[in-house]
Amino acid sequence: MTAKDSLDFKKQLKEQDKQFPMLQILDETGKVVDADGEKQVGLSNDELVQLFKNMLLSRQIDIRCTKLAKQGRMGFFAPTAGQEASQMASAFAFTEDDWLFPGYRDLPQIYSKGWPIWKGLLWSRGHQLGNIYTTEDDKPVNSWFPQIIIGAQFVEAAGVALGLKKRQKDAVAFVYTGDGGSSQGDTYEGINFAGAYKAPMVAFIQNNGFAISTPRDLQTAAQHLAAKGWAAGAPSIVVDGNDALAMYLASKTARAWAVAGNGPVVIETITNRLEPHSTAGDDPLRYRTKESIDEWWQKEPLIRFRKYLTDKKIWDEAQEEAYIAELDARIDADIEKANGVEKQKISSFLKNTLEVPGQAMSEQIKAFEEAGK
Ligand SMILES: Cc1ncc(C[n+]2csc(CCOP(=O)(O)OP(=O)(O)O)c2C)c(N)n1
Repeated sequence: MTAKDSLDFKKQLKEQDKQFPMLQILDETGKVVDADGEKQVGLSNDELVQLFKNMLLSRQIDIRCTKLAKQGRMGFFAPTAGQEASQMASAFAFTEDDWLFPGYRDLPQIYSKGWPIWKGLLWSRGHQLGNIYTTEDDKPVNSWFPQIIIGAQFVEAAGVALGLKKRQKDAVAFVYTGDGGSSQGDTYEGINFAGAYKAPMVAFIQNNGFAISTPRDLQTAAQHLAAKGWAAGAPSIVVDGNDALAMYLASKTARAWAVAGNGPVVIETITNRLEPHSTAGDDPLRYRTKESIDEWWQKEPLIRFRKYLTDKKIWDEAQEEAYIAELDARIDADIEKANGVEKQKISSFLKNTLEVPGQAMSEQIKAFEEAGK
């Protein structure tokens, strides 16, 4: 390489941009644009329908939790509408032995591993029982808690991935953050560590356009968030995060690569947050236009996947109506269950914090217990 080529910075930036074509199998209208990709997906009709049901579950929980929040009956809630393919179709590619590391917006992926909705409701209210990751019949759910500290879950995931490798488990750690999270040091440190130790980790950067009010373009000058994985030697790709088939195929392929001992993969998903950052009072119209929100609603993932399944004649309107009624009844029962759980005492919260409490905490526990709190 000559000095002329090496020092052509403009050319280098152009070349970088070309390295990350977006993987898409289903376009916005539900038309297959990559027939070979569709073949590689390899899901049976029943599995395709199950995946759509998982996406509907996520949407329905989102609708109900937003209502609960407006009634003051929810704790912290980060809406997920628009991200159903990015979240549920990726999670669909992992096994129950794989370890999930969610961010605060990624509760749907934990539900897809069998975590009951009522526990998620308690988590949102800060109740300690909402931090117990087991199924209704007490089987372990391999998930960490939804991380609030942005990026921290990447360091945890890298550590667990290394542990899985050392124990020769047929399992990976899969971890999620957002476009904002991709600027956090921990995110890169986790990917880099997994790369250096060839630890089986699949990292998702859900580029949903905004980090609260900070738009993607102000987040970083990097042309693609996936490029951050390259610095760690990880295969890194950009996927249409609103296309369930592309998300599933990319995740399945990344999992196979990681579990075979090749190290981590980074997947940037192009999606959009259609609702406020959280239900705590964020008003998106202060930092984005109504037109841009409307535009993304046209591209949301349920529309195109529904069309695909309907064209295949394996899903119809009546089935969807019945399934949503079923989901609503299930969510009603879970809301009842969460409401019926005994109010959290300060003493029980403290008792649950450390396995062996120190002197100061022991004194606090005693004092609160004596006060009946
Ligand atoms: C280390 C850290 N810094 C700042 C915050 C405050 N904070 C909460 S959410 C958020 C934006 C994150 O945006 P992004 O990663 O794009 O995820 P999204 O909310 O869009 O899913 C920030 C800055 C935090 N939780 N943790």
